[in-house]
Amino acid sequence: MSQYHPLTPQEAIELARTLPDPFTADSNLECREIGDGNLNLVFHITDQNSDKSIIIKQALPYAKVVGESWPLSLVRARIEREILQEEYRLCPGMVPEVYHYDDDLALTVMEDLSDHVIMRKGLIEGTSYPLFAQHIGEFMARTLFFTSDLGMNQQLKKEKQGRFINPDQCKITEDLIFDEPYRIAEKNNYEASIEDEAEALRTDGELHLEVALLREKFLTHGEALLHGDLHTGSIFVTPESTKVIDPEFAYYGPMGFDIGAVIANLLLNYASLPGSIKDSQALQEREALLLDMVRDVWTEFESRFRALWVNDLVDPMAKAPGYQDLYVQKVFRDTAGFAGAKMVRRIVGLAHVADIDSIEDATERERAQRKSLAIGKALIKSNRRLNTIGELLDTVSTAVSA
Ligand code: SR1
Ligand code: MG
Repeated sequence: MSQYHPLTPQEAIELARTLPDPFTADSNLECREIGDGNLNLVFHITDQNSDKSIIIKQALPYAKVVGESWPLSLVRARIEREILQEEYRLCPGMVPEVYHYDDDLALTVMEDLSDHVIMRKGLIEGTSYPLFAQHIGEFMARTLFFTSDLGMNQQLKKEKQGRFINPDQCKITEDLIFDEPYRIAEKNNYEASIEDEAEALRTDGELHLEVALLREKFLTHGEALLHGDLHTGSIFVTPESTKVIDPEFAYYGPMGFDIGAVIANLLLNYASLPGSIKDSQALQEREALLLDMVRDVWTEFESRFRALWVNDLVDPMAKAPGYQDLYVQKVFRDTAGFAGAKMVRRIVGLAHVADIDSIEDATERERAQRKSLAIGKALIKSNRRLNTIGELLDTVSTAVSA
């Protein structure tokens, strides 16, 4: 049994040498710590004598983004590894393969995906991903359906639910998404130029009611095993391939939380576009492409989810006429509401997105922030009335033209 301590790059190399694969005795290993997220160490180990490489991801016992004053349970490493293995079983090739793990050291050794790029970076650079909606629709439909009461034995589901309880990780989400943006809070983080917007978030009773209802769903609706943090920084892509990483926020929650995360992050990129594209024709085309992606993500998810319902349902009562439509409507409305909440938190809360923050011109950046908030608030406020993805996109376009 190894005693937990954060590894040095040299120790990461020594660990890699003890593994049966992929390195050999004559491998010449180099290691770089490349973790740029908020919570973990990520070691990239490469063999200078071959093209072989691995990733070692190790959880730290605190939130790196704030420091040791914010302790976090290391159980998230075991949870992340187990859901990666589950997702690999359900969607082979869509998550990194787990090669090895050590729960005492809170680390997982996994496939290196550095032939892909982080989707957020790719989108900021203006790359197109024509297969993304199909891929992520498939990923979400299969992982959500087959871990829910619709697609798996309901007693086994309860046992699985127990293995994915992590109060520390859930509290991060509860605080940063469903609480702090709507009050004065130390961790909030926004520019002085949008103080009026922050003040409006704190005093809008209609908004608070909807956020309270979304928060209640997050706290209590254990529908399916979620990735839990499915933003475009948790997705590696090429134009041909999509791989989902970083499921350390995995837990049993409402399906719309994952789908909403994908849509929110596409819309944040959409809101950022005038800050980086000056040619109006090119801007219009890129905006249309992003909105089409939003539409396609939902429709690809929905068609696959409905097909699984027809072919792989295990719940006897779920065949009741009308139930599938009501279920899908609920997931869709949750998707809209959670997407809105995730947009708001990325503008006024602790952790931002590079799509918006990297806009150099302060006026354009402020415009993008206000636009994101307008879309986010509109989606939150309308979520319980929306029925179709067309209506969601109309809500977006009304919010940005107001
Ligand atoms: C303290 S962690 C802040 C955020 O980073 C992660 O990606 C999650 O989105 C979390 O809310
Ligand atoms: Mg992450």
